[in-house]
Amino acid sequence: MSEIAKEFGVTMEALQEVNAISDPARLQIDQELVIPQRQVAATVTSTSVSTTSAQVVHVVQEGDTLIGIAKQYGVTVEALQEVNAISDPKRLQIGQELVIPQGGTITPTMDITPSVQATPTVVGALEGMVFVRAGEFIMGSPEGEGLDNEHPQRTVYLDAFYIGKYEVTNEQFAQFVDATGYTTDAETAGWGWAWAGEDWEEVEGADWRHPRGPGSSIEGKMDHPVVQVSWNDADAYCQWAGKRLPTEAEWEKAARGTDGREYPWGNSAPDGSKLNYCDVNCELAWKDSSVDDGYADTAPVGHYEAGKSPYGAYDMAGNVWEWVADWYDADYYSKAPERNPQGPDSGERRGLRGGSWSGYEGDARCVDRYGGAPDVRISYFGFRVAASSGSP
Ligand SMILES: [Ca+2]
Ligand SMILES: [Ca+2]
Repeated sequence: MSEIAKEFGVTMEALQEVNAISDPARLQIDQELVIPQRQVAATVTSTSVSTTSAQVVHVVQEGDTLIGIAKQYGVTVEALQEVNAISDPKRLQIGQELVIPQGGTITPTMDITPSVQATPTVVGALEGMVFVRAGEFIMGSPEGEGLDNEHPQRTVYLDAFYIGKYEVTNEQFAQFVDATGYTTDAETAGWGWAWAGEDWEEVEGADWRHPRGPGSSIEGKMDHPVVQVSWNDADAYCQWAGKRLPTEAEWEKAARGTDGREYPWGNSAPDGSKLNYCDVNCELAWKDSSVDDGYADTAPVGHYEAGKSPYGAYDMAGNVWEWVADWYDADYYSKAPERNPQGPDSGERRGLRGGSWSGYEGDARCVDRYGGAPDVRISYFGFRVAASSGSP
């Protein structure tokens, strides 16, 4: 069974859970195993959740070969060629997106039906996620650049993982709330931070459905990132979805790739085609009037094609700040382990990354670090999900 897990790049636990196998040593010949990795989230609580097979996409990196990619996902080179209409396997291009065909001869099916609606057993539900291969990347800012908390710059190794291609949307968060009856910190307290015309204020009645208070709504914005969610709320969503928040290191690698670039798209200055930040439409004093990104507040996720990261993740610069799993420590880069750093053991604030619609371009740099108390909620904090890879 460990061979099968390896072949398909999933964990033994996931295989066992999905197939209800208590004793992995007792596989039977011809027994059909459902491979969890290609499954769609079993969160069938809304008609808008796709119940077709999830599409996994691999963005070609420097040094990738078709054979290597095939191995990584447990599929054949022929299948990869066929699905992606590649006639010459030697001519892969960096940044090219390859659709990963479904693995092997076992047809992933929709046999997994959610048993409990409110707590779906989601295993390896990778729809809407991008893969970040294992390896080293450059973390932090070089000497003499950036802010104090971005130093020193180091080479850090991370295991492979998946991260949300998009920020979690209002529609997704609504599915979670519909299924669980979850109450956010803003709703419990009766207020959230919001821009009140002159300043940021504790606005009564501001919550994820009413980002700026009772007079506002998310109508027509179901594909925008959810806001007014605290770290606690984000963590609860992730647990429900069978995912987790990315670590701070995972977030940074997913945003900038391995080459130490300043922004997800490279080192060129931000412009209106790459991200949603405080542009000419923005109400705040520090707005950049020379840029028009089309949005005064949040933008629909995935809107800025030219701004996506080397792994194909959108809005890692701007739109909403994103909670990460780690406790925030300004000095952490100077003492974090060089392999799979998980953040300090304790703290008072949780990490936030990437800047937002209300921020200036400096916040949108991949290395910019920020933190907030776990229960703080504001109209520009959101999050995206992550998942560990079963691949070695
Ligand atoms: Ca904007
Ligand atoms: Ca963002």
